[in-house]
Amino acid sequence: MAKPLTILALCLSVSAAPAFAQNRAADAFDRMDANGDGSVSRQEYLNQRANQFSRIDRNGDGGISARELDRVASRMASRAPSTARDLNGAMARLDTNGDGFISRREFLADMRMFRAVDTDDDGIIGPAERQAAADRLAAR
Ligand SMILES: [Ca+2]
Ligand SMILES: [Ca+2]
Ligand SMILES: [Ca+2]
Repeated sequence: MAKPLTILALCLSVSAAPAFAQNRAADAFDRMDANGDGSVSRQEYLNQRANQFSRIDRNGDGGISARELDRVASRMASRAPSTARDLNGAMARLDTNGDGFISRREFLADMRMFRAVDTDDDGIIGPAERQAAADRLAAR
């Protein structure tokens, strides 16, 4: 992104934070919607989660340690405080066998966010559900 645009985005985020959050949510959905049909399937969501896992697992040992999680959370703190807060609770929530690491399997088992958005529970986040989620995000 060109610099003037970045600065503009920062200015806008101060005066129009909800709209900014809404755009970010829309971006996130666009990235997940790999085949571009306007909906996010369970599989597309899982693919996105798998990518996310690889990014967080910096040393590539197949597990997310508290330290790796902290690093991501502190990087997100200014940009996406709600995501950072979510990450802080992730170890307690996702490490289901309690070994101090979040394995890929444990990470992918977390469908909480998908279920929260897929309100009619058909396994697909359609355009209306996606809009509703963006609105909710903007309102909080
Ligand atoms: Ca690791
Ligand atoms: Ca574990
Ligand atoms: Ca749905």
